[in-house]
Amino acid sequence: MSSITINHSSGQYNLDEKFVEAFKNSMEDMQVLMAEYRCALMEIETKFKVLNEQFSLHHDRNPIETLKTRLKSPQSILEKLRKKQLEYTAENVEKELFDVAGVRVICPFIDDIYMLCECLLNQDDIRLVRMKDYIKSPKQNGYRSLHLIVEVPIFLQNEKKPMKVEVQLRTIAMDFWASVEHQLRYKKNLPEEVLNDLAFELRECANISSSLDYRMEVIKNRLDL
Ligand code: 0O2
Repeated sequence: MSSITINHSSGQYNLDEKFVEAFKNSMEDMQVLMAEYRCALMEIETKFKVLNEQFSLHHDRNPIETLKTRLKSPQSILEKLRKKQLEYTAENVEKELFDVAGVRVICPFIDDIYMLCECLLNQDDIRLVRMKDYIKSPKQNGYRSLHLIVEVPIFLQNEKKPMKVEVQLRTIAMDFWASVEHQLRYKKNLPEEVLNDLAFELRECANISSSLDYRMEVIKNRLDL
């Protein structure tokens, strides 16, 4: 059987041609799949932009402060598959990972989150796969957001393909908290005592931030915004 020799700084490797071919094919499949996820992101982004536009026609404000989209990096995809003890193939990515394409919707008020969620889920081309309401049931560390996994069709040359997209909806205050808490995850080298103290502080801040969100909601309703 023919093989390909690879010279690398760590040594010389002989790779079976079949293996190289399979790897090349999976790279091509993966490129196609990532392009499809980009299309799905465009679909969901447009839906939220339309809802934002329509709402602002009837009210003197926008329910969306910021809209962000992201594709999971190949590195994070690989790590997530490895944790699940799965091979890096397009098929496994599609079947097993729900958060390759992500949309984050940041709203001024909690009401906006539920209004946008309802409007999105009422659209007849959207299928809800899973919902996790970390606003009604916050995580132990204080994390709050509404998470949806939805399926949206993309229309390709000869087919209609349903694609999964993760949607995270949160208020500005929840987003601020989540981004600071995210930094803590990368500070594993701090002494345990400091980490515990910071985690406690963050839980306190999450409570303060949540009560701020609810009080702002009351003001919004009194102002009929
Ligand atoms: P990244 O880099 O943001 O993508 P699953 O997606 O089903 O495998 P899980 O944990 O069941 O995993 O999903 P869940 O609870 O819906 O949370 C997924 C994402 O929500 C995370 O993605 C974060 O973006 C965000 N998130 C969840 N919990 C926390 C938290 O405690 N703090 C912060 N800051 N963000 C959180 P990733 O893959 O972790 O990271």
